[in-house]
Amino acid sequence: VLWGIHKSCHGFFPAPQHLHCQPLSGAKTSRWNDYDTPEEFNFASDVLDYWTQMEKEGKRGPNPALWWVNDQGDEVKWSFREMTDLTRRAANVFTQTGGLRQGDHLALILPRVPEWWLVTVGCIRTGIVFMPGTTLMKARDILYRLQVSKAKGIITTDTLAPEVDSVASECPALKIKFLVSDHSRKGWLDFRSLIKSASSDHTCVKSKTLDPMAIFFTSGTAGLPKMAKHNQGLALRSSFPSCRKLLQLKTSDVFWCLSDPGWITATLASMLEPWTAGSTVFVHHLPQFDHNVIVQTFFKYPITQCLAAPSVFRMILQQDFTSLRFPTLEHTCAGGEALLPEEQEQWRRQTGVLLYQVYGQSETGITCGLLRGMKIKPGSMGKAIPPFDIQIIDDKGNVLPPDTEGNIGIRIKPTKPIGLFMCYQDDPVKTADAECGDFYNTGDRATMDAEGYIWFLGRSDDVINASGYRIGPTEVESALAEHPAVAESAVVSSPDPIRGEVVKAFVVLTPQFLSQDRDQLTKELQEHVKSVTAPYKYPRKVEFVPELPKTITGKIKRNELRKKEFGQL
Ligand code: BCO
Repeated sequence: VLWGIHKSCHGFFPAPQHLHCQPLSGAKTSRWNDYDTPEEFNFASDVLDYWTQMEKEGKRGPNPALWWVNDQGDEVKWSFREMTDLTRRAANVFTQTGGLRQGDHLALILPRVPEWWLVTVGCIRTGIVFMPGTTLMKARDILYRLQVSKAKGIITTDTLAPEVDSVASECPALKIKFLVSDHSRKGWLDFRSLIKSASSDHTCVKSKTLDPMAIFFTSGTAGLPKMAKHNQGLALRSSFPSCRKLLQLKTSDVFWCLSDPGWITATLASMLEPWTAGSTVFVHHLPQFDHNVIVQTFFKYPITQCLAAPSVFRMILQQDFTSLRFPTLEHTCAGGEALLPEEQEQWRRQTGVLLYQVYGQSETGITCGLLRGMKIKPGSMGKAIPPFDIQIIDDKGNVLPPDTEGNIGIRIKPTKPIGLFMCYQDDPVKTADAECGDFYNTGDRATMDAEGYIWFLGRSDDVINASGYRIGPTEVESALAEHPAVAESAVVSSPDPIRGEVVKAFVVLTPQFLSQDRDQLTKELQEHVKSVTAPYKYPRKVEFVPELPKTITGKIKRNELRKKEFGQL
């Protein structure tokens, strides 16, 4: 049970020690303009502590900053004042007990537990670079991340601790392991006890806006996931007036983002966006997706706004609920994959609430969107949100005329906008490859009309977007290659009515497996992939073929297979 004996955790921690609030320099979270780059910025001191101060002065209502619930009736409600106190303790745990320093990398692999918010803000206070990852990862995924990032620390739960221990000896940079659990484990520091005993006297690092803040792993066509590194500007951008127009959050809003904490969407929409506005972040622990729990939660709690992947809305709409008229819900947003116009309309009909679309990537954060109240053009994901200047470009970086298909480009010259990733960590070649003339090339295809509305069309490469997950084909192919039945495979995207796209594997069998039952083999291969890598990547479709289409140089023509799946050949 989370928090062990602490059933209702509001105020369970010792009363906040003297807060030692740093001067807020007369701060108002809206003091920056869309194109400002202040020398220094830190989300913890400039935003979170600002709202703490507002609470102390009685200038913010009684809503908690964080409202966490689970299915067992446990509940955590922390005010901004408590968040300041607890995240200062977390900062001290990392630096004083853990020996971590500004610029060190910390792998953060936690489910939706309240500590996730303490860790992220604790890192921001110290300048430690946090690297979120989904708890669906297996040992090999974790090994890769720890090795490639040279992470000095990791924080996870007792479910994943054994997986970490099984690979830790191969990670020479890893010095410290924190466990979030009610039980102790040899070789791991107990984060929950440390937080309780730590001092809340901490001075936030004076971070530069361009100092690194977080790394998000993101899949590409070839090889293993890349590390998209973001600076404090990712958080600063949430304060820009144009970004505030997207959701128009108020301090009285209760905002629920359903994304797994491993993705950038959660950092943005379960932390930066709502807290910049002084709103309540609502979290349901939700260990596994369950549409019934989601619908019940909308009825039970005063949630006013919500952001989730289109698949979530689609899966709810496909059930036969007697009513979807949620009492407090005012505004909903979908992001992470394409949303169909008929889904937008169906959601509006059944809930009475409009469903807006946003678009972004791990490299970019939220890039464009339908701002709240803006005219909806069905199927469009809205307009560019300044300071991003989005254009549809060709492969040389030339801007294309309206209504012409091309790549979504974000202008980076002469000035790279605040909020765009810094680089792929330790990979100047891939970083340079993503540049195209004056633009960062997202690799996503779209059209833009004369009014600046953008329509998503798909990927320009082999990356698969299944229910909002970005999946690299080689990650699945290398998992399949480990099974003795697989001589070779090609993994591509395939259309699906619920998930938009799913992973499909074309498999050439080794001779000794040719006579085996194909249904049985399909299940075996699926279970195999689920067991060696994060299960969301497993091929939901498998087709056995005698050979794969190849170029004259022997390269597999994934493009051809994908086009066949989408009926384009
Ligand atoms: O289909 P199966 O049942 O055979 O297997 C599923 C799950 O059951 C299984 N699984 C999930 N959680 C597990 C687990 N197994 C063990 N332990 C767990 N804790 O894994 C298989 C794959 O799961 P899934 O997540 O694809 O499917 P599921 O559970 O039906 O969930 C549906 C969605 C819609 C909730 C899920 O696909 C989802 O969360 N999608 C959104 C992803 C997302 O947030 N993307 C945003 C990326 S960041 C971005 O786009 C930038 C935007 C600014």
